[in-house]
Amino acid sequence: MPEIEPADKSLKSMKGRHLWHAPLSSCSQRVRIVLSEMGQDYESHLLNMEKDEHATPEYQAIHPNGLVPAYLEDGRLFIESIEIIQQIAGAESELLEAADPDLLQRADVAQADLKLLTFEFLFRFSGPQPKERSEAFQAKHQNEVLKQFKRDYEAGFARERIDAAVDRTAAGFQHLDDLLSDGRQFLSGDTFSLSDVAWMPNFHRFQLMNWPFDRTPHLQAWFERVAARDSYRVGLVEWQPEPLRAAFAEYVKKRQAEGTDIRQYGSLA
Ligand SMILES: N[C@@H](CCC(=O)N[C@@H](CS)C(=O)NCC(=O)O)C(=O)O
Repeated sequence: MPEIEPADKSLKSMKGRHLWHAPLSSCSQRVRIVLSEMGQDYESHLLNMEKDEHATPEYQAIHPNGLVPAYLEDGRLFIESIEIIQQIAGAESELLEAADPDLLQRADVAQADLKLLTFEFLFRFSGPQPKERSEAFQAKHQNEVLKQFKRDYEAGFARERIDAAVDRTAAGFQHLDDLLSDGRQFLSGDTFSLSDVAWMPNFHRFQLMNWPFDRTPHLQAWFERVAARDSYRVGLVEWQPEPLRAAFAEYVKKRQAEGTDIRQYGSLA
């Protein structure tokens, strides 16, 4: 269900393109990349996830699940990043026509594991959250799945859950590497498409975790090609605060020194 009826009826009279997003959210990154590819301007509504701005009643009246991104086009509201990038590209575009629906679907499914592993191997750098923040989030947010995820994160994810997420992620990247091994330039063939847009943030995110991409050399070479595009800089790199990137890198080194980094889990170990 790509298009939804907004609970906040004032959205219906808003003209132009509006994006509710967060700088580091992978789902937001793919939307910003496609907006850049299409050369489309939009009004940016940034949410500060560190301040849990997605837990306010106002935002939950825009996105019923209280997640980012949400996208509005001349009063029509869309959620789900994979649906949003298709809407932005438009039915007639080469970006959409050349895309492989199976790869879009796989990117969508891969999101849950990306999220778990991001929280475990990157976001933990900041240490335990203040109790008041957790309690306020649990009280204000309506998304039970997200709330349970946050409780699990705070309690510490079970080893088996991390192992399984690593294994599914490795299988996903291996599938992409296998596709690319026939010499194609991009994930769905020789044309850059939404398949590439959908997967670019995932590669970037796991690169931050020091994922062993040398084991999937075709995928690594693909990423060098797509990362050279202006849309990658505009939609992703420029939104990444340098101090945060440095903090992630330091945390990854700490986990490596402890022997608890991502390479110690699942099939990577
Ligand atoms: N399937 C959704 C997933 C949206 C999602 O999970 N968004 C994340 C950021 S990428 C979020 O809002 N997380 C809130 C949180 O972690 O508190 C999509 O593709 O748009």
